[in-house]
Amino acid sequence: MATTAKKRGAAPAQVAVLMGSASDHEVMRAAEQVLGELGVGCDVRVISAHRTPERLLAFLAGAEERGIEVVICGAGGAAHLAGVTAAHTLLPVLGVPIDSSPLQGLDALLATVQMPGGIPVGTLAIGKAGAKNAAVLAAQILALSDSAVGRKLEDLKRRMESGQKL
Ligand code: RP5
Repeated sequence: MATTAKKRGAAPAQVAVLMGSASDHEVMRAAEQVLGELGVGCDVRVISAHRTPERLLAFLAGAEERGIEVVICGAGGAAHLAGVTAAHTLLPVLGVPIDSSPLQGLDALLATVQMPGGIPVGTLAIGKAGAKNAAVLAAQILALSDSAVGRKLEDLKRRMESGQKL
């Protein structure tokens, strides 16, 4: 999976976009696209809480030092990626349930949203709307200390007022 931040001239990655399988990219590319529109660099990776758990821990161990401020996790089925990520970092974690299973994402929604008290995952809608909103919410978190991102968000609001859909 390409790492957007590594593309020449791209903004340094402030957001990590993780997904449990390459098959999730069809949905999660929406988060990547919205972050790009907002001028936010992202580091996009396929890392599974089930299939590559050690890779996940290694990624999270150095994430803050590499400048990551928010982690977005998309996963379907028995979706543990966001929860395991939240267990291993103090960075805010946003979860996107993917509709990749016979239960059409309801399983992933419940697995992602029903975290025990003290280990929060900010859970968005199932599918592409959730991926888009995770990107906007991540940008809103960054905008608390990054006025350039804030201006991009204001511009987005104005365009939506004029009828543009994200
Ligand atoms: C989950 O299982 C992934 O997040 C994906 O949504 C789903 C199916 O994965 P693949 O079998 O397509 O790799 O872990």
